[in-house]
Amino acid sequence: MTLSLIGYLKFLRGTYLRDFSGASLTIVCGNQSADLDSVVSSLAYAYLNYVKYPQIPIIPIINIPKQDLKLRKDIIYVLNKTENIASENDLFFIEDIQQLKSHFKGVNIEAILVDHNKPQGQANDIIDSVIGIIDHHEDMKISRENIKKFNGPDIIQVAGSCSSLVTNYWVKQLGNVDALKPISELCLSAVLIDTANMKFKVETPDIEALKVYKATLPPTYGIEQFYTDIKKNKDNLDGLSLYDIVRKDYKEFNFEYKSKNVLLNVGIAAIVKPVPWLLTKFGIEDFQKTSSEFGKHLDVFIILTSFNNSKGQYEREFLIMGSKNEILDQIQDKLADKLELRKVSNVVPAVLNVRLFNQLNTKASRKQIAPYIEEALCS
Ligand SMILES: [Mn+2]
Repeated sequence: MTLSLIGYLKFLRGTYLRDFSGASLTIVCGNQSADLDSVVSSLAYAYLNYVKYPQIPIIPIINIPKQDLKLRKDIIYVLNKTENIASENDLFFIEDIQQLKSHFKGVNIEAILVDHNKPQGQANDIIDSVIGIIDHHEDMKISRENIKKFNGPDIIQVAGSCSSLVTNYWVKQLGNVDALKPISELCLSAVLIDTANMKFKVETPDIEALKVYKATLPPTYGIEQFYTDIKKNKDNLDGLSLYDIVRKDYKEFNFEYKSKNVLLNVGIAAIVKPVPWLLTKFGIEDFQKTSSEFGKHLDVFIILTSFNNSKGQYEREFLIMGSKNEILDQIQDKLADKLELRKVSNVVPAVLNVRLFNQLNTKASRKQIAPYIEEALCS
């Protein structure tokens, strides 16, 4: 009998952790935005590892607190539809691994990082050694010493979706596509969202992975419909406060400013609706309150929006705010050409003290923009 993903997760929480007495616990961890790609990549990695090496189970970690999963309606929809995972209690979140670490005193937490290549957020305090990386972001060049020692994957490659790299890695390890079958619909969800149904940012690894999914799904499977349904859930912000919308897909970075001695805190939120939509829905006062609450501990706060306009064309906006104009000027100057920024006036009231631009280079997402900002600040 083939083990299901939910079966594997229940085994981890049950027998495996109950009887655990080892010196090290292995986790696979996605990035702190915990988007569909990160969640799928870590679940798929852990599951396929178990197929190949059942003697060394790996715990897939979602790099956010459990209560924040409810903001991600696309993930909830996909896990429920494809794997019958209907309760967040079946999954492992950042607090689970914190608890395990204090419960098994002295245990070494070894981590495979997927969809990022340097420990992020609270995971940074928990992980003792990185023993593998599969990612499609810029290389942050952490030490590879333990990866070599453990013979773990060290893959950083351009791909629309990190999940494609995970799939291709395991197909190679396993020598065939059969083991993918129970999770191929789950994996498919990530590449569809990351490439807008294979129309955008598609790279060779994505095409390769899609072949695997098609080979393991029924021939009549409706890919188009699946994509439409996930997208509908992803874009559904009903019932969420502005604060929730901002933190739903959010990453924080520490960038050096001019010298190694000064570190700036830069927060970047990605939102699926345009700024005017947010202002109309929540009002200027809420926008002001939320952004100052969010920006409290930040030097720079950036909101990146991406959406289809009323004509169905894909658009992006770039909004930047912060208390130090010199820093904002520097970022704006250095990014203006790369992102093809066009200042928008008369949309955002002056009282909000933000700079809003249309970003005509719609290909650049946070993955590209964060390194641009880092570069802009250090020069
Ligand atoms: Mn990704």
